[in-house]
Amino acid sequence: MIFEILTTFPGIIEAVAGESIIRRARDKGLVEVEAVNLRDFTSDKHKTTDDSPFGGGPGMVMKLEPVFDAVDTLISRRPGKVRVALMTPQGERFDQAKAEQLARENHIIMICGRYEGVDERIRRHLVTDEMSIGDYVLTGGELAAMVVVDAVARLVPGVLGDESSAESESFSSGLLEYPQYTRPAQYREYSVPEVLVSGNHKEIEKWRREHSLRRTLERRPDLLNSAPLTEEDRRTLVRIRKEE
Ligand code: 6GU
Repeated sequence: MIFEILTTFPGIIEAVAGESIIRRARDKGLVEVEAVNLRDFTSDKHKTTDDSPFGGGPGMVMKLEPVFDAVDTLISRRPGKVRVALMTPQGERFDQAKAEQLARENHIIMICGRYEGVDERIRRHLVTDEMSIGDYVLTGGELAAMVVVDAVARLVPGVLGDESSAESESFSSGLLEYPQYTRPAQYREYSVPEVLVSGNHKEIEKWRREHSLRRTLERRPDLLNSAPLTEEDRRTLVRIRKEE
């Protein structure tokens, strides 16, 4: 899985991709994360990547030639299927389903917008996906790109040590994760739920499912509309709702 990230701030990309699980995945050759400096694709003395908008008005717009030239170069270096994503707060909201879709790709180029926007011809004629990570405004697309890289890379087989952990967690089941505990079973006056230390695996599974449902109902009831629920889950939810 190859991520190439077009940016005027390659240091942000390197700082994030040089740590922890993404670093290990890179070292193992499972993912490639390359920051590509947009200034390397400029031809003027000042390596200009932005300019004032036609028609006037405040702010600067990301110029199109360096972006087109960079993307053309990257595509010709690695022929084959490619997604070209523009990171922008105007994009489609990134979520776990999108992460799963992107994890099936081999080559993703990400363009980090800076300034007040990018020349519209980049969106119209170069980009296959426009992505936002949420309803707030960042100073640039770099951190958003790394959020996407992180969420997608951890779905690539072998990136997480334990293959089951990507499956049982929040969102892939459509529910929030159940509460977790580890040793010691008693700390100050805080103890671990009895059932979890009972060794009764069937009861533990039941407890976990119920607490996933409780947590989802409390914090993200919207998720219950699309989560796959069994008849027993529905009975559990009815029971929990009666508790109030
Ligand atoms: Cl992708 N870019 C910027 N600048 N702000 C954002 C974003 C992206 N996603 C959420 N806010």
